[in-house]
Amino acid sequence: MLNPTRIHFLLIISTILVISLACNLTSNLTPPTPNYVMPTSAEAFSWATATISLPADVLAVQITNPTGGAQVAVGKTIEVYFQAGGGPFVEFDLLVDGNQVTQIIDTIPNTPQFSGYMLWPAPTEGSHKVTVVAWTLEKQTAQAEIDVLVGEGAVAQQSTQPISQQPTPLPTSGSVSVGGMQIQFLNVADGGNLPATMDEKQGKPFVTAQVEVSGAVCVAVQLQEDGVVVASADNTGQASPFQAELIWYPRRGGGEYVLFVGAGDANKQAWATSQIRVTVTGAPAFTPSPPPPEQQEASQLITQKYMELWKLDVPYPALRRFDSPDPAAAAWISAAYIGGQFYTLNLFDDRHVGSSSNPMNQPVTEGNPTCRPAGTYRILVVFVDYGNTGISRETALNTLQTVTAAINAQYVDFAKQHGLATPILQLQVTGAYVSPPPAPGKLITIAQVKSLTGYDPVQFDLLAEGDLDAKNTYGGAAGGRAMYGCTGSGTQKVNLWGNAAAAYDMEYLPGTLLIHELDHLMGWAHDWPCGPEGSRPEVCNEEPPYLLFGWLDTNGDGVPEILAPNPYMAK
Ligand SMILES: [Ca+2]
Repeated sequence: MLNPTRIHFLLIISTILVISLACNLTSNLTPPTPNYVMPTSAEAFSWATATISLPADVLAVQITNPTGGAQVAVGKTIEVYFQAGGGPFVEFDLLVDGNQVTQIIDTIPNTPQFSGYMLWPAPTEGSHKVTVVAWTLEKQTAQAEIDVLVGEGAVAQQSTQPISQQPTPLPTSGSVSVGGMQIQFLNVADGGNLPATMDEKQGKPFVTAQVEVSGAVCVAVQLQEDGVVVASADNTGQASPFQAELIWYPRRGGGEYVLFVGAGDANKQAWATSQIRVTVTGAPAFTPSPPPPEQQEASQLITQKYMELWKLDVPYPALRRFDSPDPAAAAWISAAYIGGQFYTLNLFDDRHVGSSSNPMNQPVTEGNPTCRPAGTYRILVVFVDYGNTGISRETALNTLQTVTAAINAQYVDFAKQHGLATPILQLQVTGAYVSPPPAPGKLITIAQVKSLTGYDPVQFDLLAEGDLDAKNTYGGAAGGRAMYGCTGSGTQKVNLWGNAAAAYDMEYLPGTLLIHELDHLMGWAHDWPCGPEGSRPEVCNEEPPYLLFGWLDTNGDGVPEILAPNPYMAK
């Protein structure tokens, strides 16, 4: 049995990491998206349509699906369909139990009626109040509210309308400016071309739209493709003018699109939108997407792909569904640790496949080595104290040992629960402490570690640096980083880095290094579902992604794949 005290402790680590950790994975798994935010909390969909039953001249909004009192399934994204009359409108908000879940920023001129849907991701069990608020150009509001029961075993009474079958908005071009705010596309004009670039990891082309908001400080900008929100950027620095690069994966590949950008200020006093027609060039047109593959079909396609790309026989792949509120990110994800190589395949819902292959626990001349998520790792953790946090040497080293013991105990518990004589993974952690920093703002070097701690990093598999620095001089906005993995011949530079900016952060720093960032070095990406069933698509700080790490048995012989001589193969 798991020790409840210990699990509670790890849960605390998890919660704080999710909130505070700006993680930066330096790896070829990172998509080429330096300066944009894909819709997450701001996910929303909208489109204009002719079938609205509300009158055009009376302000009203109505939730059409789900219906009041409906029962829906736990954890499955719900589309909240609504329609409104009495516009034109500038914003629609979706609230659950009074808390905003998402919104649509929208101003389409001369459209007093509007219908669309917004996504409610991962509804939790229980009864919830679902509210849609419509804001008009004149800052008047109307709202509609229903009760929805989210229950285990209930089936969502909805079906997703495939993007290809949704009505497209009016093919008009034009712009709206309210309260002095303006918005414009910088790298394309109405009727112009946007060149696409191939993203090898995602297996599909992307386009960058450069947008500028001027005249007033906007909260964020939002890009819609044919009425579907596809990218957004937050103006966290409150810049004016604010420029954003919005990276967008055109859903139909090359061809003509209506692009819409919208922005608004914090007080709903200033708004700007612009809608243009563009042609995406340099990419083939996709055929309309069929529904997402079911597990059996996904498994067959993944098995084929392992063979096609790498001549690997993987009839029983480790495979988990990643249900994203962003349909372009939803995928079946598979990972395989075979011989000296680590492989991943992402089968996206439009049947495009993204792939990666990296050497594992061996010297590399290029690419990123991956650490096999099994065995014993000797890790030297060097705390570099900038002397401004109030964290003592003793506290840092003691906390490191306490957290290490909890992590190892969790892996021992997993082994016991699965009938294994020994744990799959164990960490042998040595702590060291350096103060003042030998070169502030830079990672510690091997020579410095040797001279200042007496330890030789080459005798360890991994070197982790934990900065104790209120100013986070090295990392800036990042809270942790995974640099590169295991070369099998000792460590030659810092592999894992994290920072504690205050005494309060100290108890989370070892978890940042030894769970979150170490999991990255072992292949984990943020879209990997974690935990026992692999069902939770959140950051894996509580438990490793057992299935995709190969810690579970996929071929029915009772042996976890990571320990099997012929992993993922027929018995
Ligand atoms: Ca097996």
